[in-house]
Amino acid sequence: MLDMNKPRTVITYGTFDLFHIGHENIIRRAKELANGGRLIVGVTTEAFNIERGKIDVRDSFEKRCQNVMATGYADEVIPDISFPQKEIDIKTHNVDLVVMGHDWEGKFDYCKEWCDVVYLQRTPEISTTILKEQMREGVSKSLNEELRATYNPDGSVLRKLQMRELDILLYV
Ligand code: C2G
Repeated sequence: MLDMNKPRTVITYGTFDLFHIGHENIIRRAKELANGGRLIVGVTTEAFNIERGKIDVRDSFEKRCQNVMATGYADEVIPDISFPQKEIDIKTHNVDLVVMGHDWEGKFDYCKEWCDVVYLQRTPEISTTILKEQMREGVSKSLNEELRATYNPDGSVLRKLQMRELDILLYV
């Protein structure tokens, strides 16, 4: 059972790509659960990402580690290289508690053999996937606008023809 007052060693894992508020929140909450004790953050290596099929990770391992350290909540960052590694981490660092977001619900339960495990609610409406989509949309929108302004601005012959065709289509 969790002793709410005792300082303890907490560990959490993640990719932390395109670092966002959801990442910062879980790291901060994990540090709070350490009760003045240590927080270790495992950051996935590029090899582990590829092995897990995460082939679209934008930030390098170094950058993702720096972002985690920059929160000021992590006492140590370690490479997260595999799933079986968790047992070794817990034992070598005398970990009392594993903290993960609820998208991992149940998946770290095997660690309960060695320490406590909690799953926290994810921060809503933010994820690396959403950020990547926004980046893609942003690029295609600005590229579209640039191409239109250069080759087909409002008032050009082509644009007037297109607008006339649109009228005809709407009529049909
Ligand atoms: N997270 C969150 N809220 C969000 C997004 C993420 O609380 N809106 C949490 C996740 O639940 C996870 C942590 O932030 O606990 C890191 O998320 P990811 O970077 O997506 O890491 P992931 O690839 O899920 O972790 O050993 C495997 C790793 O743990 C993989």
